[in-house]
Amino acid sequence: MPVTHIPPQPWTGRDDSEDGEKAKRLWQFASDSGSRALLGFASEAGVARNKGRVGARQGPQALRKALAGFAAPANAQPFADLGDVDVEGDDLEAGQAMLGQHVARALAEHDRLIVLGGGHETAFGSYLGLCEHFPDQHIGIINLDAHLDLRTPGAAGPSSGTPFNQMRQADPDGFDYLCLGLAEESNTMALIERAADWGARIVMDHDLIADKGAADGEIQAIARRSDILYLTIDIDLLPHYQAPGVSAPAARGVSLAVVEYLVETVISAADSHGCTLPLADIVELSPPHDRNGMTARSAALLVRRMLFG
Ligand SMILES: [Mn+2]
Repeated sequence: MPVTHIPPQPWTGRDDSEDGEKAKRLWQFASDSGSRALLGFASEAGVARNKGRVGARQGPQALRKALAGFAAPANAQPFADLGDVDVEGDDLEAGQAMLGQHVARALAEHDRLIVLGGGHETAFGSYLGLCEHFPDQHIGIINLDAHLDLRTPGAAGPSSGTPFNQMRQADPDGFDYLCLGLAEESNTMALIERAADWGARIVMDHDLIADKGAADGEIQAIARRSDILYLTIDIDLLPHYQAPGVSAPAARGVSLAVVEYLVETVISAADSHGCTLPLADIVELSPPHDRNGMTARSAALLVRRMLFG
């Protein structure tokens, strides 16, 4: 079977129980239920089609391992691990369809689902499930990414470079897309113009580096006009020294502290404008290209915020 669901595996980690009840780490909160949930999408099919460095299929396991060892925050609650949708070889479309089914099912059970990618092809599977569970809702898409990922699917079909183009095709009138952290040199003029034609909003990496609050107004505005927010984080937005283990490392990048601030701003904007953040994903971790587990730690730190924020 090229696309399968792998059940959740037991979490393990460092045990500091000699320090008492408050000495818990995240692995001790992994469960089969909870208001928040994690689901893996073990796929590198989109990265391969996009001619990138493969390895993202190992992302979900590396992310769980990095998460497991973090100290639990004061408000930690048990969270559900829903296992992985695993995509072997080039079976991208079937993988996205199965991810969509699992996402829709999970959204019926949990207040917030975080999908652990996988290449950025994860996003289109996430979106399928979101639309299935929330039909007729205005979805605000917030992408933290160095790239627009608005390319037209070419001869090889959809890839990790096309998910937001596919979302626009699926719902041209409802498409509401905010991209934060874009690197000018990593996006062709054709894509920048397409984004403008499609009403996308962009905040460049340079602007966020100069002022971490540069996107505050755009984040508040999309939260105000949306019923639900969908946050997708491509960790190739981070500088290469904080995220070497991605398909396309960034020479400049937006630093982790700023990206943490953006995630917090999205969570609090949803709260203050009466919309929700039921779905987020984090993509492009490629463990074979990581150094000392640094990229996995950077990504897991963002997952921890979304899990308990
Ligand atoms: Mn991307």
